[in-house]
Amino acid sequence: MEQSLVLVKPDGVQRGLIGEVISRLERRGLRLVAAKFSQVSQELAETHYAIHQGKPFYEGLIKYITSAPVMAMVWEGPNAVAAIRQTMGATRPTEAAPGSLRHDFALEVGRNLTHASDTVENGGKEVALWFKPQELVSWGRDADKWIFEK
Ligand code: IDP
Ligand code: MG
Repeated sequence: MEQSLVLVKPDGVQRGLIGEVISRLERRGLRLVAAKFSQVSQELAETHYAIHQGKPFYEGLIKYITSAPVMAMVWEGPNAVAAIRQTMGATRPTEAAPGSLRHDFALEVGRNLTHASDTVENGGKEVALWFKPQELVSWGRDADKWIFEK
């Protein structure tokens, strides 16, 4: 089953939007696999955002993600990566589709509330970076057969 890391970043936590993010992913039909509320270390932040190293916004991004606790989660489902990115909306809130989280709750790219894995491959890598295998819960819901075709 396709999996994505989802972070409610410090601005989302401070603004009381953890529940809003979870609620939108739940009602989309995605299945929660793991969750932990934690303060991100400098080391984890740098590994997670290694791809952005050297970009003009990199230092600010590391400062932002380590500034206060985040809610880290793993969600799964068919097409989970694309579906979650769509629910989050485009990186720049003013380009995010109406109805998406970033459209509905954000104004600036540097305070855009959430992180979600951008490819299936990165989903696997990010889940392994943020969670130990034993922290992932493999389970089924009675409603799965009404949400997942197979
Ligand atoms: P994503 O979070 O939608 O995958 P990425 O391009 O991977 O977007 O960038 C990672 C994060 O870096 C963004 O979510 C945003 O918080 C921050 N970021 C990206 N571009 C800028 C920028 O131009 N200025 C400030 N922050 C940025
Ligand atoms: Mg990204």
